[in-house]
Amino acid sequence: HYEDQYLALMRRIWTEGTVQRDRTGVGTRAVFGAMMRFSLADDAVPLLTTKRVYWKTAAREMLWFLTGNTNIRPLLQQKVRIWTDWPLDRYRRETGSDITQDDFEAQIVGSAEFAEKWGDLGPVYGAQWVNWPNYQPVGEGLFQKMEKGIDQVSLLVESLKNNPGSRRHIIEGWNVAELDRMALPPCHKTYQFHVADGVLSCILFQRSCDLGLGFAFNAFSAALLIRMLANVCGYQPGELIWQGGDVHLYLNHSDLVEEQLSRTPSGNPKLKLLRTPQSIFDFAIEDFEVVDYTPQSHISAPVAV
Ligand code: DHF
Ligand code: TMP
Repeated sequence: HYEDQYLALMRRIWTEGTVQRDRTGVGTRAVFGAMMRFSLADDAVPLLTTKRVYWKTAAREMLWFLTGNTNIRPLLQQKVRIWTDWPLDRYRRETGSDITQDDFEAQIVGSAEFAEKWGDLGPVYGAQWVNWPNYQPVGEGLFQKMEKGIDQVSLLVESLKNNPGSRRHIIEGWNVAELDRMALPPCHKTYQFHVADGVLSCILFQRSCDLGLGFAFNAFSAALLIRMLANVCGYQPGELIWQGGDVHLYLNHSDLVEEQLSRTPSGNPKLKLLRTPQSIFDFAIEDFEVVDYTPQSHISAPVAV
């Protein structure tokens, strides 16, 4: 089963990983360097079955990346709460307020002005993917920021269609000049695509991976991105090759780890794309369907902020 790779990596990290003091102060067990391969042929999708994964949340996040938006407001308007903790943390620190998550989210949704001031994550994924800052020379050693940045996603679609043999099919999130303005520097930072005999594959390099929480979303999202691209480019989906740098389990995830390692993967969910839109930017949540997904119960775990 495709998920055996995941459980084996989880077991290895939990038993053999080095204990790390990490940025969040929670502490992790970690290994450096890991790879998993997932076939996407015949609608296969790397969705974990040993716990329920809210794949629509991950899909909504991916669609939000593609809009270029970096504010949590459109996510909250769809009841997607996975990014709230970081703006909330900043709000509490900068105002000294002890506002609850519910009240903070209500304010973001209720007031566009409040959302603009407190809901933005800085130039994270979406901003770099479709609007990487571009500069034009305007004189001796002088450059001016152009109104429109570089749309890596549109360029990728063009290059996949028109130059399939290229070895430069890349979406990069790691904009060194802007890292300090991001709420979190990108974790899933580099996507490289490859076309072979009309089959589209992708290597995702993830520099830092919360294997208990984030990974489930990252694997599904990457598969969805490949499927959307294959769809609009007229290719068959091939493989998602996932590569991790620092792959870790937070020390406060022991209940999740032990429960999940006691379970056995079951079933082979399928991801269906119900429509081929004109453009990669025209997909909507209704265009995605997951069938044959009968996961075991959800396991909640605290997220390290
Ligand atoms: N920080 C850390 N420490 N781990 C992460 O996985 C992470 N992920 C981020 C931002 N910062 C992070 C963005 N993605 C959840 C899932 C993905 C995600 C952030 C949070 C999460 O809380 N998942 C829960 C609840 C899912 C839901 O509410 O729908 C889960 O059980 O999967
Ligand atoms: P870091 O920036 O100090 O590496 O912390 C980021 C944490 O968030 C780390 O535990 C990895 C995790 N993470 C994921 O696993 N996937 C994601 O998509 C995101 C945004 C974060």
